[in-house]
Amino acid sequence: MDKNGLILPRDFPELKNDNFLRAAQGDEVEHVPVWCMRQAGRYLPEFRETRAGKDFFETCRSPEACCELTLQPLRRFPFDAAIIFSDILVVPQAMGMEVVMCPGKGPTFPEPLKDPEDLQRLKTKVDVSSELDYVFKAITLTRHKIEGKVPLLGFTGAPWTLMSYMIEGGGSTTHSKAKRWLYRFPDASHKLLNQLTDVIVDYLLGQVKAGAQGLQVFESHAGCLGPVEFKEFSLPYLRAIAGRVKEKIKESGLENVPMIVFAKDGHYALEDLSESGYEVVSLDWTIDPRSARARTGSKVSLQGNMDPCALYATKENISGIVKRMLEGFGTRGYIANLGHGLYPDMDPENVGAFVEAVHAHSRQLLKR
Ligand code: 1CP
Repeated sequence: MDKNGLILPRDFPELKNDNFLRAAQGDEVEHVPVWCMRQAGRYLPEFRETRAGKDFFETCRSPEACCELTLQPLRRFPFDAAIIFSDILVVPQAMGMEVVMCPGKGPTFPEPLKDPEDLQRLKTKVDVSSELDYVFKAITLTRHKIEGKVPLLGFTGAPWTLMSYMIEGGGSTTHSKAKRWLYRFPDASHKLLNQLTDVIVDYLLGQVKAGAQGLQVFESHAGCLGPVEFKEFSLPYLRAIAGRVKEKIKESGLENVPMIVFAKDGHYALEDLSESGYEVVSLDWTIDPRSARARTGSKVSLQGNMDPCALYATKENISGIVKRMLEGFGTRGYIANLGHGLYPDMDPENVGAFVEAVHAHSRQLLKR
């Protein structure tokens, strides 16, 4: 803290458990590290209590609340990484779009983009350091409060996923409004994807400057694209983000941080993803661990990929499923996770059983 009471991004407590960072680099580990997407989420009663009666995005704008929500799962389970509580939709907000959280419906854009003329509504220059300052403050505060227990991850939505929300106006099963743009307005689509990429690069760099020790890029809507559209409208931007963020980290004299790409249902693009400049490729549950290894070689580390619904199984069965998954991926260059986020009705005890099974089985395998 400086003399004005500001929490500054320096003099952070020393990192005690670096298994996540070592696995991301393909180095030896003591046990396979594990964390869960949506580990800060509604399956935890303490999360529901902290969030109760408060607007979702107001919570996102409170560094103290984000810090508390990020730390809650770590008090229960020996996770090997934390992910900052926030949302991918803070980026469209920073670009000038309104996004509200409708209880029971999810995030909603009251005025989504309809046609290319609507791009004029977006800010041409986004001052990321002031618009998203609240996220940076949350990261810095959490880095201090986490006391070096585990690394803290930052994140962003990828350009195509954010574009689809900005056009659909919320969640969608077909993404047909957003895909209409790709087929009807390819130039305007690239213009929007480029604008998003520029903001995302500054946003991720800001997160690293604030103290993020790893970054995950969520291309949650990769599955609604085919391989041809993915190569044109997603992959080049994913690559640009990794390349430009790494370059800027270097220019700023900062230490490199591992970057993870998660293209949900993007198994058709696994080879390309493994050569897109990220240290880690995160997988959903539709990919078999051994075939994922065969298709990516030893170039990248892998993360994932237990079906979140396997957490509805008994603890004994969870343990068996985890063992098989670990045998499939191996213990080197591997970070255990689910294939997507935890659901609100999941039993925290079974989340604990998942974490414990990863640690116990991987220690056994490493002894051999
Ligand atoms: O009341 C609540 O708290 C609402 C539920 C919720 C939560 C817990 C939302 C609304 N966002 C979040 C937090 C969140 N979102 C995190 C925090 C950290 C953690 O994982 O523990 C992260 C990383 C995200 C990222 C995010 N938001 C993604 C990418 C991951 C994914 O799920 O594929 C996406 C697609 C969103 C959009 C979003 N935000 C919230 C919801 C319900 C949705 C999905 C909307 C939809 O498509 O229907």
